[in-house]
Amino acid sequence: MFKAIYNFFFDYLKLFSGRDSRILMLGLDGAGKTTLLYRLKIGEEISTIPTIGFNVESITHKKVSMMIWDIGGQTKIRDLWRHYFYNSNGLIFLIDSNDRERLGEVKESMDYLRSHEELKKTPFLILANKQDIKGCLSLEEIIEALELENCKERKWYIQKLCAINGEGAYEGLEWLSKNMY
Ligand code: G3D
Ligand code: MG
Repeated sequence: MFKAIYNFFFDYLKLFSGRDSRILMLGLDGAGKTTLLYRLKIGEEISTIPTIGFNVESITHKKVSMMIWDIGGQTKIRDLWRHYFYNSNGLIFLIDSNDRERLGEVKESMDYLRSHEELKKTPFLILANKQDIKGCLSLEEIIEALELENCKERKWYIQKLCAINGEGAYEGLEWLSKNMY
């Protein structure tokens, strides 16, 4: 089932773009990025590129490359991130919906990404992860906290996710496949 989602995603991207695609997957540490990758059965293909200050994980499959790293906090290494932003066709932003305390840090990271020249036209798929946890943030709360209503500069979409069982992954990836430029 998850293998199917994964293949669907990559085939779809290839079909649509007919060229190499570059996807970024970002989120604070603990948001669930690694869990999602393993759930999509792409965990075993991950290679880590050690970089001064942060580790970038990368997977490449069917001409689609995905770069994954923890964003947030350390503002002094932000200058390094921009090298990976260049030429991105789509961005996946994972949020831990159960972490209300770090919502401010999530907002700060989101604002940083939104303001970045290299990502000006990049569609954002926002995955509100850990929706299985009772009392977690709703989509409405996240939209309000991140001020997404005023996000008119690009295409964006928010989707509920439970990375542990993969629920919501298909819908999110389908949107991204169709909305990459
Ligand atoms: P990261 O790669 O973004 O840093 P991880 O995040 O994938 O390492 O996940 C961090 C923790 O969140 C892990 O728990 C993981 O099991 C948990 N997690 C990820 N997705 C979900 C989800 O959808 N629901 C719930 N309830 N937990 C989730 P541990 O305990 O290993 O730190
Ligand atoms: Mg991880």
